[in-house]
Amino acid sequence: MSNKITPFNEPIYVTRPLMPDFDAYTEGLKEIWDSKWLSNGGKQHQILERELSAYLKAPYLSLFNNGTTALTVAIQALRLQGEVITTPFTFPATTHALAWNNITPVFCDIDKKTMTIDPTKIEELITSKTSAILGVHVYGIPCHVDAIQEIADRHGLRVIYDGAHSFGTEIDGKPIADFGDITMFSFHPTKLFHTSEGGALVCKDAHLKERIDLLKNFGIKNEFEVIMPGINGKMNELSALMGQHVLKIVDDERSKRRAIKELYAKELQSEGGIEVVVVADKVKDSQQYMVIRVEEEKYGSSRDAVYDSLRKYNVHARKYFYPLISDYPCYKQLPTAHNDSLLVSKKRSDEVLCLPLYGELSFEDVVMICNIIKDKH
Ligand code: T4K
Repeated sequence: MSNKITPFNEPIYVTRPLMPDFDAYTEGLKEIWDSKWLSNGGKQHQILERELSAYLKAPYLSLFNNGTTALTVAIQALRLQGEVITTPFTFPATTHALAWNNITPVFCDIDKKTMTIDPTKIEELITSKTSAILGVHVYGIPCHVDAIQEIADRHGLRVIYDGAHSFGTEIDGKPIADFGDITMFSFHPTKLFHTSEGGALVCKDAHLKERIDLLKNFGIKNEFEVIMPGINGKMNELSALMGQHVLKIVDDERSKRRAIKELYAKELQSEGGIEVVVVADKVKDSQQYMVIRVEEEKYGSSRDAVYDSLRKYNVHARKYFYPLISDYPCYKQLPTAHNDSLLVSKKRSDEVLCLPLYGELSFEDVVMICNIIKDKH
């Protein structure tokens, strides 16, 4: 390793949350304090729901306390049952939301390029028990939404998207939540837009939103009527306030991240065996992750070796998403969990690495991280 490269004094994490102006936040906090109204659809919740509906061009949006509860409720809201076809190349929450609804996850392989569910392999997995397709816009890369919808329509299936990574993603100028019956967003601190913890569901009509809103509040219709077995999925006022302040600066953060990703791409472009993952031209990138693929044969070293050498220099890249969900002890006995039907997922899961990406990351640090990757020999 070259002498010029020295370990970072402070850890460089895969991401850091966007922190709004402290004084502005505490000013809003004072108002919440004085109101003594902390949850259950208060003023801040109402403001943020309106603001996000406008920002995401999504008229039927419901806030949640996190993305996982939101996805679990989405499945309830559509009354899904039996089997749901999904991808193993994702965060555990996607599959767990099915398991918590007593639904059998059916794993479908992913597309080589987009790393999202491969529509050409969905139909062979449909049985009389299939009720829906649950796609993941992984890293904010959109699923093959038209092909998926066409299959769903032909077989009478519902479509849910886990859009945890796709805040602000658009396809040909159309907001990502326009596709499918329901889209889930995560507002965890590791996400571009966050509410410290939080999430949202976006659906297509007022009736479904009403059902979602009932389900996230115990099924309470009014003081004396509970009309369905709901859960507590409500976002609190402090989180909703955080969201309002983060929303003011999210576009600026997105541009900073775009510039950082361009620099990574430039620095790594001539490094054989390192492919920078990009979205298609027609897609507006959420700028959620900076993903590379390490092709061991061309690069001469494995993804795990890159991860380890970065770690030696105090750079905490992450192997999102390794291992595959289908390899977890709780799912590996499922009939569709076999690696021989999930070959692309397995390959990509062994190749991908998320490099640090957040607006405050300096260009100098990006160059240094790239030098660590380039200086393997
Ligand atoms: N579907 C998909 C496809 C998802 O990726 C996720 C979540 C969900 C569903 C579920 O949505 P939520 O229910 O979470 O809303 C993190 C996040 O916890 C998780 O939200 C996210 N996906 C996943 C991809 O990443 P970990 O286990 O990697 O988190 P952790 O604690 O190791 O954090 C990563 C790095 O972020 C740290 O090394 C430092 C930095 N960090 C983290 C936190 C929490 C901060 O700087 N500040 C912080 O407050 O899962």
